[in-house]
Amino acid sequence: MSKTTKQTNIGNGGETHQVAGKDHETMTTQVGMPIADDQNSLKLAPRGPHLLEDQIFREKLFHFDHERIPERVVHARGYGAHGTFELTDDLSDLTRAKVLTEVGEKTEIFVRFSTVAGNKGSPDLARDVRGFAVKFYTKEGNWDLVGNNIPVFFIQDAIKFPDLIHAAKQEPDRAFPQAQTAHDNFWDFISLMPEAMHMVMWIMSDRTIPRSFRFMEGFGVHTFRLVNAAGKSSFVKFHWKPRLGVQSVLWDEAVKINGADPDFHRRDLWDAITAGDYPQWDLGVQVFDEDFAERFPFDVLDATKLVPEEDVPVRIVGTMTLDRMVDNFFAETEQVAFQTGNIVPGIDHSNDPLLQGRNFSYLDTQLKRLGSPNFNHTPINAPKCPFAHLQQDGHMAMHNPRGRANYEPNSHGLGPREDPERGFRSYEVEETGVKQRVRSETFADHYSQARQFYLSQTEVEQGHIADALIFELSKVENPAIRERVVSHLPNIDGDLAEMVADGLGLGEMPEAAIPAREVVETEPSPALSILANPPETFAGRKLGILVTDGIDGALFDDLSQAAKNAGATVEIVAEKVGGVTTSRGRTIAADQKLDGAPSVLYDAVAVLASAEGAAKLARMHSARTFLADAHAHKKFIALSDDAQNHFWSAAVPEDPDGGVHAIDSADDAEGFLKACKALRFWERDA
Ligand code: HDE
Repeated sequence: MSKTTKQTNIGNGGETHQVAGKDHETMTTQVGMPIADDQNSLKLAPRGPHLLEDQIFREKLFHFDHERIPERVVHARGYGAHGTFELTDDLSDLTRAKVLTEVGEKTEIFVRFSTVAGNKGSPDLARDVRGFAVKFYTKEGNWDLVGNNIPVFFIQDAIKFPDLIHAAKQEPDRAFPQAQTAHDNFWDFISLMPEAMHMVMWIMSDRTIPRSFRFMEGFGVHTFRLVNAAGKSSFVKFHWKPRLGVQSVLWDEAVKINGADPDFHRRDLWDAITAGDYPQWDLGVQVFDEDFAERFPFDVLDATKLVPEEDVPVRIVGTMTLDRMVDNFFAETEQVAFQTGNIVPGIDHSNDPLLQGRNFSYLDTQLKRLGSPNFNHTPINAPKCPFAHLQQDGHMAMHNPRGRANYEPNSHGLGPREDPERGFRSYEVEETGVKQRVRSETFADHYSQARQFYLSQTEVEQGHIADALIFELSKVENPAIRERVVSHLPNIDGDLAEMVADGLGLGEMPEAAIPAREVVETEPSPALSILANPPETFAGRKLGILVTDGIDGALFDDLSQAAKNAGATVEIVAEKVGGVTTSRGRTIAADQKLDGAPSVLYDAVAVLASAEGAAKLARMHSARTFLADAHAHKKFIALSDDAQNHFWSAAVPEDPDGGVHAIDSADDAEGFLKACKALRFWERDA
């Protein structure tokens, strides 16, 4: 430790900014040499040339020059957190995996949420699938459940993945657009891949503009196997259900949030966890056997299909709690290396051709990104259970095996040995057939589940799907591509096709694409809708309160208390971040300056204003859009009397409706927060 004292000779002779007298560790080079001056490089004279012998400067710049590693080809933008998984239901009838059989056991986990298409610096609210990757550090090795927030995928065979991603990401000549699929290449590819139509319905739905990570479902997507101690196998699909409910924002909000706070999702997770408001997800399994798989009208190995929850209910077996942010983003979130190949005894892969391809790709990509076959030596990737193997050497080896025997078998009596009892055994399946490049006939139905998804949505959600298609296709320059996309829609739903054709101004409806297999009519699955399954809680949400000088401090306190009682957080917005003074002279500090905090950052808003303050707000563009946007985005709004009388009509031309609450007392405030449980006042849509 060294005492920092006032330093001289800093920069141009200015004074040190360090706090005098505080204890700090002594700064050293990487090899531990104490550093006396980290402000100035070594020169021949104050105005002379640098000297080559300056090892401190050389080491610092050398390391800086090598700070970046290749970003992920897909899922480059992501955010992670630590937590635990606690099993509540013993699955030993289905699997011998300890993580799924030891009730009450807490397994450490690390989660990384991500977007797919954007590069590392892209905004959080791009319309995109979200990655939902969970690493379980189990007693029997790491199990990575590398899923998404959508239960199906675009393609059926991994050999098409590079094409899909090339088409989705920025176009190769112009390097834009970034983090969005609203361009020719994406829709060109999609229009030529009818197998993507089910996924298209999901990505055009509100699932791809989630309110935040905390309000997303997660899915393992593929059918996996569970294998019990007796060697019996069952098929399984994994689900994560957010305790706070599933929620999304509106497209207009997403666009504006990307400008107002491109880190909206990151900040949300950081704020929640650091405030002790730990998000939780229940792990669910859908288990079925070969018989069900045979009877099911679609192939359970086809990742463009899901198994409706109404056919096979989701059994909740445990809970994941995220309770710790990383200490260092790079070391943990950037270096974490998920692999679908990481499974544990009792869990096994199926023949899903997408999963088989992924098992190859993830290991390969980690070597490229992390640069050494020893990437599992990094703390975030290392197992937390004992491990022993004879793999050695390579770049950055941290723990080479000790002793003479680095091979097996050996007669020295040294080193680890296999354990046929505890060890991983692949489920034995008899496979016969002709070696060929082929797609199974059972994968040929491309529209039935797309139709089922669309018909399972509420009218509001169906409208959003149509709007999203119209928006994206309007950005496509080539009319032939627009028409080719629309030609698939009659196979999904006639009205949807009409709406989109009309929204694009197509003169006439293009001829419908000919399905490879006739569309099967299936029952709608209400579980697929977000709005049909409202969480009925405002917990975890954020109320933005816009305040002015001269307000009633008691009403402000009542509203803040009501929000707290509802489990929500409050952010105070004012013209100046210094805050406002109430009618009784109390200062209320603001969290945000009005210009920097549009209402899209909040789930519901309140305006508490004095008569004079309200008149002032009415003259401010940022205040008017704060209210007008909240109204247009169907949010619940609370207004003090003066806000209603002197501000409302300047911002919103319509009369206040059932979603707008006049508040004047603690009871009113409680009533408003109760109404907010519905999250949006969708009736305003009508
Ligand atoms: Fe991935 N995917 N993927 N993927 N994927 C990667 O691995 C790949 C697929 C998913 O937060 C890469 O570490 C292929 C489906 C997530 O670090 C890469 C195929 C699902 C993440 C890769 C798929 C996913 C990745 C790039 C077609 C949902 C981020 C960087 C068969 C079930 C994990 C990396 C994280 C990342 C390959 C399809 C989810 C290149 C070949 C389906 C959540 O290996």
